[in-house]
Amino acid sequence: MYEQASHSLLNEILNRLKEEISEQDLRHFYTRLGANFYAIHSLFSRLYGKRPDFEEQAQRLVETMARAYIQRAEPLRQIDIEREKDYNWFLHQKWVGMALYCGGFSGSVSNMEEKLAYLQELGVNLVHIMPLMQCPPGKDDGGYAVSDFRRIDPRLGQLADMQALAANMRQRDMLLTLDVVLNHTSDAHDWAQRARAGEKKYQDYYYTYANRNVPDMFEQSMPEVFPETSPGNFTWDPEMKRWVMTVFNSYQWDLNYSNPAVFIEMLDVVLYWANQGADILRLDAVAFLWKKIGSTCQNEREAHLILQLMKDCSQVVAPGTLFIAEAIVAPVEVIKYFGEDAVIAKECEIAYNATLMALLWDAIATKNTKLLTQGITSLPVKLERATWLNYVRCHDDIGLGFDNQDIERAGYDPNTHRKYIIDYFTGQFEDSHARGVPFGHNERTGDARISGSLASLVGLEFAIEKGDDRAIDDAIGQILLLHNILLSFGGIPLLYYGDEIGTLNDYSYREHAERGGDSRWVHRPQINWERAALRSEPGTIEYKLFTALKHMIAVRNEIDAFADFNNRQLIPVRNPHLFAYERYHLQQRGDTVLVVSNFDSKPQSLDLDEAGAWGQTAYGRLVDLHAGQSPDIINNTLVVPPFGFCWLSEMR
Ligand code: OTU
Repeated sequence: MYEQASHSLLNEILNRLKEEISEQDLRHFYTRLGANFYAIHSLFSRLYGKRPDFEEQAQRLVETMARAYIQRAEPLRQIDIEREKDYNWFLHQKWVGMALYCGGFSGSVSNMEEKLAYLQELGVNLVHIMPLMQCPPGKDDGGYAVSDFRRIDPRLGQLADMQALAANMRQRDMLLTLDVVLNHTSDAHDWAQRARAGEKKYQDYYYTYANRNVPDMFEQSMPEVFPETSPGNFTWDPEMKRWVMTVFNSYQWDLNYSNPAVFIEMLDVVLYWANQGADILRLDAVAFLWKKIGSTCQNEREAHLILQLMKDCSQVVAPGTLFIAEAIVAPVEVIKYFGEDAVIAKECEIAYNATLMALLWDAIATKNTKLLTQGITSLPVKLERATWLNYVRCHDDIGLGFDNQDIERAGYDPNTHRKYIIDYFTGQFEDSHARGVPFGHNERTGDARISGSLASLVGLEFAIEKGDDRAIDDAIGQILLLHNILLSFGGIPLLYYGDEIGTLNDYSYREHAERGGDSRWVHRPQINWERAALRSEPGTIEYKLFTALKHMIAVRNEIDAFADFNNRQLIPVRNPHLFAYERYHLQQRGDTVLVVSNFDSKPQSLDLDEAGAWGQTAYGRLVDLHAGQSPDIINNTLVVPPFGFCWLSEMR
C-alpha cells in the first residue's frame, strides 16, 4: 500500500544509505521493501512511535534489512524467487520432518552429512536441528540459553560446517530448520555481561530493577514455567545489584522488546541464519515476547505485532524463509500465531500443533477418543497458506494443554481427569505400562507435566523388561498408530529422533550434576547406531518400526489429499475407541481418503453408514491404501485391528 508519510520517510532513509548500496543490484529488495514498507512503518510506529529516537531507529531498521539483503547469497535469492512463484510449496504432502539434537544424533555438524542418507532412507526430508548456537556448558537449557547468536557451539563444529551441510541438504532437496531463541539470552551473552558491568544501554536490553517493587507487581499475575528448578520470574544479580527478569531458568535473561534496539538486533539474528541457508526458522517461546504488569505475560497483543513486524521485514530480505511459531499455549491462542485478521499467514507460516499432541496422549491413556474428537472439533480453522507441525514427542515435556471446557464436554471433571492422565503416564496404576517421569510439578497449583520417550510412554520399556511379546506388539502398534495420525492429519509431520527405532528412556542424566533436576533429558537420547543397524534385520523391534514408518511415509507421498489445504472433515462416530476423519482433494472429488484409527487394544468396528457416503461405496469396493489390500468389511461394518488404522479409498 502507498501512503505518503511512511514513503517520504523511506525516501529519506534510502537517500542517506545511497552511497553504501549504490553498487548493488537491489531491484528485488526495492520491490519488496516498497510492498511491505507501509506495514513495517505502521507496526514499528505502533510499537515504538512515541520514542524520541524513533526516526533514527527506523533508519537502523532499514539499514539492517539492506545489509542483510546484500549479504544474501545468489543461490538463496534464486530459491526466494522460486518459492514466490510456487508459494504453497510447503503445504505439499511430500514434506516429512524430524527434530534432532545434532550432538545426540551424529555427534557433530560435519557428521550430520553422512547421516543424511539414514534420514532419506526413512523418507525424512526436513530436518530440524535443535539449537546449536554457543551456550555456556552446563547452563545451556539444551541449547536455549545462547551466549553468542552468531557462533556454533565449538563442541559441535564451526560455521563453515553448517554452511556445507546446508548446501549438501539443498542438493538433496532437504529442508534445514534452525532455532532462533528470540525471547531471552544466556547471562553469559555479551549484552548481559555489559549490563552486569553497569552499562545502562545494555541494562535496557533486559528487564532489570533496583528493588522488588516492579518484580512484585509482575509476580502477582505471572505463572512459573520451571517451578521446581527455577521458581519465580526474577533473579537477583549480585554483580549488577539489580533484579533481572528470568521467566525460564535463572540464567536465561528475558529480552526487553519494548526497546526497538532489541527488536533490530534480533531481526538481524533472524536474517543472519536465513542467510546461512536455513529454509525454516523455529522461533522459540514466541508467546512470551511481551511483558505487561497485570497479565500472565503470554500471548499479549504486542507479541503478535512483533512477530508480524519480524515477518514483514524478513519477507523483504529472505521471502523464501518460513517461520515456525513455538507457542505451546491454549488452542484458541495458538491459532493467532499464524496472524489474525489475515487470509495468508502474517506472522508464522507454521505452528506447533500442541493441541493435537496433548489430545493424542489423552487418547492413548484412556483408550478412547472422546476428548480427542471434542478437542479437534473445537480447534479453529487456520488460515490458508499456513500449516501445522504435527508431532507426538519433542525435546520438551508433555503439557496437558487442552481446554477445560472440552474436557467437560467429553464428560470428565477437568482436575480429576488431568490428574488421571499424569498418574497414568508416570506409571502410578497397576495396569499402566507407561514409564513417564514427572516434570515441572508445581506444589502451589498442583500442575504437572510429563517427560519420557515415546517408546517408554507407550509401554515398550516395560514390555521388554517383562519379556512380554504381546505387550511389545501393543507398544509397537501404538507408536505406529500415533504416526499414522501425524502423517495423515494435514500439516507437516515432525518425527522425533530415536522414535523410528523405539528408543527408550535414558536415565543417565540423573548422574549429571547440571541436568539431574531436569527430567526432559530422559528423552534427549544419544542414538545407538548399532541398534539403528538392526532396522535391516527382520524380526527386531527396530526393523518392525523403521520399515513400517518408511512404508507409511512412502504411501503418504502418493496421496494428494494429504496435502494441507484445510481439506479435512472430522467424522464423529459412535464407537468411542475410534477416531475418524476424511481427507479430500480440492479438485478431484474421487480421491477422498477416510482415515480410521483404533485406540483400543481390542479390534473395534465401525458401521460405515455412520460415515456418510462411505456407507454406499463400501461393498467390496474399498481399498486400504496403507495396507495395500481390501479392509475387513462384513456387511458394511469395518473392523479395525487393535491399535490399527486404515486409509480407505474407493477402488479405481
Ligand atoms: C521452549 O519451551 C523450548 O522448547 C524449551 O526447550 C526451552 O527450555 C524454553 O523454551 C526456554 O527457551 O517456551 O512456548 O514446558 O514447553 O518452556 C513454550 C516447557 C516454551 C516448554 C516451554 C517452551
